[in-house]
Amino acid sequence: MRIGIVCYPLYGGSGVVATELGKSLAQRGHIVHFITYDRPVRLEGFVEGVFYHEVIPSDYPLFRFAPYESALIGQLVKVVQEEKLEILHVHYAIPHAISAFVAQQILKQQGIYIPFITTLHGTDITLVGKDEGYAPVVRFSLEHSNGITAVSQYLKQETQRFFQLQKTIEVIPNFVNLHLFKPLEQQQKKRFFTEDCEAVLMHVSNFRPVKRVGDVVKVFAQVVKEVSAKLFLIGDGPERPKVERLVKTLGIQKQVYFLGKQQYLEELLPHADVFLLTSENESFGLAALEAMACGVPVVAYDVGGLKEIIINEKSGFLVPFNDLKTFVLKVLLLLKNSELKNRMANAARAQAEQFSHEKIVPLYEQYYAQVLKQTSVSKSLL
Ligand code: GMT
Repeated sequence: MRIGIVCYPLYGGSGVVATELGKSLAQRGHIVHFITYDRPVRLEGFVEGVFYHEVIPSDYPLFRFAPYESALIGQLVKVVQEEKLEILHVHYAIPHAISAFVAQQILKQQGIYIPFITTLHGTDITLVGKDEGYAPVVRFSLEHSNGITAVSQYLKQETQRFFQLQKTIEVIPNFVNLHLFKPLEQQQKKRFFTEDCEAVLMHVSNFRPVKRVGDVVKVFAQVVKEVSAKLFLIGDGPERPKVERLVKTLGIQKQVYFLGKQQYLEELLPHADVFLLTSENESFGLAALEAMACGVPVVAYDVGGLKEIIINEKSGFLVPFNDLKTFVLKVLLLLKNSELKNRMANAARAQAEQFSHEKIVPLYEQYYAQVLKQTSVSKSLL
C-alpha cells in the first residue's frame, strides 16, 4: 500500500507510535510518506520505503498565527496526487482529522478519492477535544473519517461517551519493539551517577500538568528517607521549572537528575529498578509499556487505560489516584524485596510481549484493507 501518515513529529507518544508504525509498515513492504512540520524524532537516518514531506506554513504580516492547517491541507493534496497515495492515516485528531477531511474534499473535485483513518491518542479526546471551541470540529471530523481507531478500550469508551458518534471505533493498542526495549542482566546494569547499592527510579514524560511530575518528586522524597536511591527525570516541558523548584524545596537536589529530552530511551530504561508514572489521566501509557518491555516494574495511579497494560500486583502496582502514601509504600515494597521486584520485572516483560510490534502492526494493515474495501464498495454505489 501507499500510505500517508500525518503526526506530531515530537517526543510525545502519538508521534512515537506514528513513526514506529510507519517504519514497521515500510519494513513490511509498504511505501510510507510522512507529512508533518518537522522530521519525526524517531525517524533517524535513511529508512528504505519511507519519505518525508515538510509542511511549511508561509508567513505574512497579516497573520498573527501562520495557518498550519491550510499548509498541511495543501501538502496533503500535493502528496496524494504526486505519490498516488491510497490511504491517509492521521494521528491525534486535532487538527489532523479536519485537515485530512478538507484535503479529501479538494481531491474529490479532481476525481481522486482518498480515504482517511484517524487514530485517537488521548488528550485529543480527554482534554483538548472537549474544549468547546474544538469539540464541534473534532466531532465532525470523526464522523467523516473513513475509519477511527483508539489506543485503548478506555479511550474508545470515553470518545463514545462524550461524542456519541454514529460510527464504530476500532481499538488497536500501542506497541513496542521488544528487540530494542529489553531487559539487562543485573551485572550489565549501570549505576549512572550512583553507588552500587543505590536504587534507580525513573520517570519519562513531556512534563505537562496532566503528568503531575511533582508527585513523582514527592514520592521520591519519602522513599529516599528509607532507601538509598537516585531519581532520573527524563523529558522536558512546561512544568519543569516548577518541578526543579520543588526538588530544591525538598532538599533532594543531590539525588535527582534531570536528563532532559532523550531520544534513545531503550539505553536508559533497562537500568531502572522501578518506573514511576503519576499522570492524572493516561489513555494508554506508552512510556510505561516501554519500561515494562525493559523488565522494569511500574508503579502508577490507577487511571485511564493503564489497567489494560499493567496487571495490578502482578506486572506492577496501580495505586488509587492521589494516594501518595500508598504510592510510597508500593515503591518501597519493590525496593526492599528483590524477590518480588524480580518476579514483577519478569511479569512486566511477559505482559509487554502481548504488545509487540509484530503482533500489533498487522492489525493496522488489516484495518487499512477493511477501510479500503468499504470505501471501494461505497464508491461503486455512487
Ligand atoms: O494525549 C497526549 O497527551 C499526547 C499524546 C502524545 O503525543 O504524547 O499522548 C497520548 O498518546 C500516547 C500514545 O498513544 C499514549 O501512550 C498516552 O497515554 C496519551 N497521553 C494521555 O492520555 C495523557
